[in-house]
Amino acid sequence: MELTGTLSRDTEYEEEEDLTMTLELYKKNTCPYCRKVMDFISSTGRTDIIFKDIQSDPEAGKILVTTGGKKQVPCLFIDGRPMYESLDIIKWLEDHPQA
Ligand SMILES: N[C@@H](CCC(=O)N[C@@H](CS)C(=O)NCC(=O)O)C(=O)O
Repeated sequence: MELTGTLSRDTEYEEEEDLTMTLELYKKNTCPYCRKVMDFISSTGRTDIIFKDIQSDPEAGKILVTTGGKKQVPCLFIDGRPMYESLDIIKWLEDHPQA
């Protein structure tokens, strides 16, 4: 692809797409790291995150392992791509506030 010094229409479109990312937080209520992430989400008031509890939803636990590779929570799926580690998740959410 040829690169130019100007913002292409395609690039603008991709940035618009970012505004509608699907965010799913895999978690369990007994996990302190999950609690930390969920408390952060509550403090921001954002409403664009779907919660998947791997204790009450065994299917979610299977998806976490097959897609993410391990059954560790919290894990934030960003458009289907898994991000583990509570501090990384909070940092990412800070950098990407709800549109
Ligand atoms: N360093 C991780 C720790 C996460 C962690 O230890 N989660 C526990 C639950 S509290 C877990 O999922 N353990 C199962 C596993 O690691 O397979 C973070 O900050 O997110």
